[in-house]
Amino acid sequence: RRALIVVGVQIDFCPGGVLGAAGAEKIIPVINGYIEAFSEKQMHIFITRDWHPSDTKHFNAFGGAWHPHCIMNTKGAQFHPDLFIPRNSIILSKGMDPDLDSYSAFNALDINNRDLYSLLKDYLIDEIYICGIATDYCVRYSVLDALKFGLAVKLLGDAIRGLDVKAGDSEKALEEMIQEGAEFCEFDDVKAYLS
Ligand code: VGL
Ligand code: ZN
Repeated sequence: RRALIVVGVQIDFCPGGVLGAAGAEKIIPVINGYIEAFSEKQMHIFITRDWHPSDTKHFNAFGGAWHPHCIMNTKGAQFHPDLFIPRNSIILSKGMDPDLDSYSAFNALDINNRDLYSLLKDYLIDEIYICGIATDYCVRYSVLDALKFGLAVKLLGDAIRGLDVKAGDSEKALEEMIQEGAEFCEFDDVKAYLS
């Protein structure tokens, strides 16, 4: 059983945002296509967001690596307005603990404080299709966690963008994820798998 996981499609991670991933606006229509395809087949869709308190150790003022971004209940933390969010998709938030970075979607909780892995288990999902931002952070950590949990992972290569704090980070992350067992695929492959 399959599910779609969409990570980090938020204003601060798109061009114009505090940590805008180059080209992120280009993947939003592709992500919407995946969302539509999964939605049509009544398959589960999980949408995660980075959701920080203003005083987290994740931010450079408190010893972390990042300029303040995706602060809960602020504009920058909102989903990009072009992202299509079906009514019955499940939204999960991560990064609320002021002591942790929480890059992985498997650290995210839904409104009932349930974590992604326990929801996937409940729905008997054993294969995830993952896309979003950032290739070199949330996507990477989430994929590596999923593989550790024994899930099959399809990495949606036409629907991810990275931050590339260091040039080449996203490319390296991509190679690592594939090396560890994620399968790279694109929209036409997924259309074929789902048909
Ligand atoms: C992320 C940078 C800062 C991510 C979160 O989840 O990809 N990246 N905070
Ligand atoms: Zn963050």
